[in-house]
Amino acid sequence: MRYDLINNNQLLASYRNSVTSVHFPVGTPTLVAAKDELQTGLEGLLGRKILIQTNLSNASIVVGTVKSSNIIASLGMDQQLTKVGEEGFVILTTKKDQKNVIAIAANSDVGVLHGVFHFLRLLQTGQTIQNLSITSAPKIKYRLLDHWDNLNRSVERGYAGFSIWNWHTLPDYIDQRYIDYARANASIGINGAVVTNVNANATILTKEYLEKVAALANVFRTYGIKIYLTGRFSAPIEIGKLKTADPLNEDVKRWWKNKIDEIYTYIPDFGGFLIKANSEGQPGPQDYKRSHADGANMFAEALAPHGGIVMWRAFVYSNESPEDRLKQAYAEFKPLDGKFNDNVAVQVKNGPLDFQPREPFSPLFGAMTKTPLFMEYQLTQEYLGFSTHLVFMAPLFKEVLDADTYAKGKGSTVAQVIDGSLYGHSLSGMAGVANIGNDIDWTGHPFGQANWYTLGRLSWDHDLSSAQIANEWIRQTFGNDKGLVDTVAKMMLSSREAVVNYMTPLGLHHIMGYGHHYGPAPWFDKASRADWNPVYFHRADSIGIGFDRTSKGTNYLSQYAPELRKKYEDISTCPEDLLLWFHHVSWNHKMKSGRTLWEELCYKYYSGVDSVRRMQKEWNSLEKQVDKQRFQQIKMLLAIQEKEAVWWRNSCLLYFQTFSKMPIPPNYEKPDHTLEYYKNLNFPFAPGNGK
Ligand code: GCV
Repeated sequence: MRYDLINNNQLLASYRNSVTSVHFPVGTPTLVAAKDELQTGLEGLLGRKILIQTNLSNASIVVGTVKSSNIIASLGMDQQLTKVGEEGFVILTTKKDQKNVIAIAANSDVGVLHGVFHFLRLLQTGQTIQNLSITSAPKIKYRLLDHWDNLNRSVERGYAGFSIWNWHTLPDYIDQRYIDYARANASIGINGAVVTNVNANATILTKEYLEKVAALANVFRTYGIKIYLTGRFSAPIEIGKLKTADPLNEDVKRWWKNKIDEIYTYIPDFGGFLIKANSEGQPGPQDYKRSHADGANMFAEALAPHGGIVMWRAFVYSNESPEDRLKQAYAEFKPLDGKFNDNVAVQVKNGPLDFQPREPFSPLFGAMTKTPLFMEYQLTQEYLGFSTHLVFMAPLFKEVLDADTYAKGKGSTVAQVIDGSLYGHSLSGMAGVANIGNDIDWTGHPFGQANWYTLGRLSWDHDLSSAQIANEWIRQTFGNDKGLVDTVAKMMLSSREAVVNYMTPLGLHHIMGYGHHYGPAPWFDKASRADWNPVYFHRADSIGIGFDRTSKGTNYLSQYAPELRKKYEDISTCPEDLLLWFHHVSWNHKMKSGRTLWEELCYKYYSGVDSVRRMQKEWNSLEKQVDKQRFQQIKMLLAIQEKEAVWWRNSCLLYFQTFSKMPIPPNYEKPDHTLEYYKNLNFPFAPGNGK
């Protein structure tokens, strides 16, 4: 939404030719917002005043719905409009009175807004606007940001400042940021925001706070965004003065029904609840020997008359130390398939563990046929270097979406599960744990915005490739110069594999610092639970390294389809990028490259650092093409990333070497500190632990 003047003169002249005046119907706040956006956008991009009026019969662009605009109604676009549903849009070059016009049309005002943003994107990314014939509708219905924001404005796993929700000054003070947040989301099709942390606080459900939530909802509504809250399961006790929160207890049910009815008096289009229950100490139905389905259905019944939904999280693991934590979500939820009400979706993290640089897809995606499953990604980089590392996540998201579950035979991708098409579910959803805070650039790292952008674009259309998304984002963020676009795209598209390599190559996982997850700590073994210790996950010993999850180990593999089981069970067919996720592998094991496992581990860690150094060089080559402030900011962040990548590499290899007893090959640069030095590093104030 920078809307900088187009600097390609030829293109500018041709756009100016095609865009002279705009017919825009009067109407709802959403249409007004769309009109204002179009005006701001066009005037910025084209560098001239644009006439936008209701009764321009000879405008070069006509916008609206059949209902709001006689001109749109007269253009005979019914056939295209039937394809785009409630939120999609049509952009068409057509004839009016023998003259070419561009029509931006939709079935709803929000669809018009989405169409306007898309049209602006065409201009910002330097595409032709001749002979347009675009029909676009979202593939996924619920496209959400989940904020882990606390009421005191700390953000759990947030690395971009404090929460943007200023609960203290709400509802009377409407910060311009709320409006810009809604504009940014609408520009990429996000249509829901869960504004509170899943580690929930019941206070949000009190009258005083609901008034504040309603004020935010009023801002969002104009932009087609619904508000959702997180539900503290024990709220009936904490703020309702009941003795129990048992979901089958009639008083408890009544309490939630009344509370939910009350919410709808403040927010008539309230979206519903996201709930974390019986996980990491949060209260839930199992406290009363009830199932997750009992808990979810209690909320669902109360929400159903209002059209609200429940997103029940599958991120659960018991308080007792488990045999293999990764097996638990499946064990809990698979037996409940078919037991959830129609307005319940189970929200599943992309992988079975916890947003690691690389995980296989969660086996639940291939296991629940009767329950709509929503995808949960994490935009905030809890395990990916916080907001100081440049990591473009589209390749991570796509890797999961494109994965084949084999649930209904070959070609049953995760994307088809979550867009509802594989089993014909009408509920479908994709959420990203937000990386937004009150930092001036919203995400701490300017490239963090690319991940927010990706969530929106992929949830609208999961067929977009990572390269397409990067290309769009770069053009709108830095400009359309081909050399610049290519260089930044190279950096972005290699950045995910880089972080995998310098943190957790070959399927290693969860070897980050304890609690705050900052930096490496593969040696850590002091946590109260076995599965909070990195040593639990990498299992390095004198023989080798890795977690045996095959039939000879924990048999976690049994939760996948037979085709996948077979492939991963056999060390010779198991993809090497997940080798240590599934196997305990001897240090001398011969890898496909001809190197031993130990040599390969060294190679990967060193190549991760090399990739960051390459990114630095690439960025430095752009000094003249990027404004000074952003150039310097990103240069400094890349320097931190390089320093931390070296820290990861050195400390992990020195530590694993104590087991392998093998040398780091002599052609590699030597670690500049001892293992003891790394072990003694301490970060009492690492960010993101906000409570
Ligand atoms: C909101 C991980 C994070 C927690 C987070 C949890 C979850 O364990 O470290 O901070 O809690 O995931 O997704 O619920």
